[in-house]
Amino acid sequence: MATIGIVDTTFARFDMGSAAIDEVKRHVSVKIRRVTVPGIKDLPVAAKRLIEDSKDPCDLIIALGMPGKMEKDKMCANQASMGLIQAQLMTNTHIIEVFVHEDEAKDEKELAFLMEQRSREHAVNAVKLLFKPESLIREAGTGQRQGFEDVGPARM
Ligand code: RDL
Ligand code: RDL
Ligand code: RDL
Repeated sequence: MATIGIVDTTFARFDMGSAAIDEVKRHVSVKIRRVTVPGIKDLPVAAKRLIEDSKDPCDLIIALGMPGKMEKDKMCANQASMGLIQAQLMTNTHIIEVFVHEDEAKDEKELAFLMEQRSREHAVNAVKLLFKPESLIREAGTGQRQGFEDVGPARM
């Protein structure tokens, strides 16, 4: 049985990890391992450790977090993202990065909606990458987005 790792943060203002786990379980029967860390800069090593675990290595990781509104938070997000990419290249394993910037939403209600919806939609992407990669090929170039509406393909 495949194992999917979930890494999320206490900094986020919505329980993104639980939303991702619930969504994965609606689609496939897999083993789930979850680690929660304080903030997004702590995600890369948590993800790498789950991938490299000798007893129960994860086949794919979903990393979820919320960069805050401040300029320093955006810097932090860029660093976290670089770390997640580095961990992917070091381990040859996908880490699906689910970041919702706090200022993408106009109010708290929309923020909660976006954080849940993006977590769920990227959980579906993770399942497709692992079990149905051909279904992503069928979606190539279709302007998919996670959370808000898809934008669709450009038309001539
Ligand atoms: O290693 C401990 C912290 O440095 C780490 O958890 C950081 O990711 C915490 N953090 C910041 O220090 C910051 O300035 C976070 C943010 N901004 C942020 O916007 N989102 C986070 N963490 O999840
Ligand atoms: O790992 C899952 C996603 O984080 C990853 O697919 C990103 O490349 C998705 N993405 C963004 O998160 C973003 O803020 C993309 C863009 N912007 C973008 O401009 N173009 C993309 N992806 O192809
Ligand atoms: O067109 C509006 C948004 O799609 C655009 O602003 C994206 O960059 C927003 N976004 C992020 O900022 C991000 O960190 C997205 C993702 N991650 C993502 O994973 N999927 C998105 N947008 O559709």
